[in-house]
Amino acid sequence: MTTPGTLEGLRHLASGKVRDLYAVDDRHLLLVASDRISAFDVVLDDQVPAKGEVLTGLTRFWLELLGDLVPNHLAGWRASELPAGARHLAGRAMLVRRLQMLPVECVARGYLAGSGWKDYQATGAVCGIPLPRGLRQADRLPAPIFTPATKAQTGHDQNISEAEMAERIGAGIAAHLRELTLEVYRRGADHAARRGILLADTKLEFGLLDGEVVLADEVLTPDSSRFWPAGGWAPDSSPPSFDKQYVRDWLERQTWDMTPPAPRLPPDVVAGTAARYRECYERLVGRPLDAWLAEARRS
Ligand code: Q0Z
Repeated sequence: MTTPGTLEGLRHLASGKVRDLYAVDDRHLLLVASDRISAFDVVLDDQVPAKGEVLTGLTRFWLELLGDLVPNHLAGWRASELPAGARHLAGRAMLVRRLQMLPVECVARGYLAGSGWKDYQATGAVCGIPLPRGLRQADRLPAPIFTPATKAQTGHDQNISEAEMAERIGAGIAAHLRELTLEVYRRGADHAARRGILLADTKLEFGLLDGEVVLADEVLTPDSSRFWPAGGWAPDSSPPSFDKQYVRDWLERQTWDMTPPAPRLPPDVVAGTAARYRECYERLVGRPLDAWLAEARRS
């Protein structure tokens, strides 16, 4: 159903671990979020039911909330707005305007996690941004920071300085992306906190359309961000991931060297993970996931 390369009348352009990209016409693409899940950088053989709908429904929610801040690439998501061969994917598919993508990953961090924590331990700074001494893993930062990276074809994104970012895309656009990214983070973190979820960090992508900066890709989803249940947070720890913790905990109890293929997940781990993705949508949006599915499929 969401296997890439099988959409009638649409040319498959690219696939990530989770999402697939198709050409629609000169000016539009179709972005499809599958139910695939990765853990420890490996795409698992098991799918998580309705995960793709959670990613797409959340992105559409945030893009609407952020519409007054920055224009975005979303051009349609209702069944009637999708290409004929993709209407069965309503709820997990977005018709998007084709942009000239800017070759930087725009990351905002409000907490010390992942590569930021590693960088801090080694250098006392994150991506060259000096931070106070004595911060612990998962600590909240004094203020959110902007830490751009370059898209690596294989492996992990490479952090770059703001000066390097400016060399790549120009100082004016770089400064604009920095301010937009921090404001998206502040708004997202504020909204999530009121619903019991901490937004540790998030990664955004932008493109240009007719010279204008446009927010692209998925936005403030569990796949592009670290979401922590507020009640599970403690400094000096690696807080549980809101969505993937069941999968990670179970995989860590198996004998597996973290190279593909991963062990097959038991049904209760799949079901528990699906429930967490659904809960993530419902807490953030304040509506049942099924209302999103019905709305997308209606027309
Ligand atoms: C996004 C990606 C993949 C999912 C290209 N609006 C746009 N205009 C032009 N290009 C893109 C977009 Cl979103 C674009 N990606 C990343 C790759 C699956 C997203 F294989 N690549």
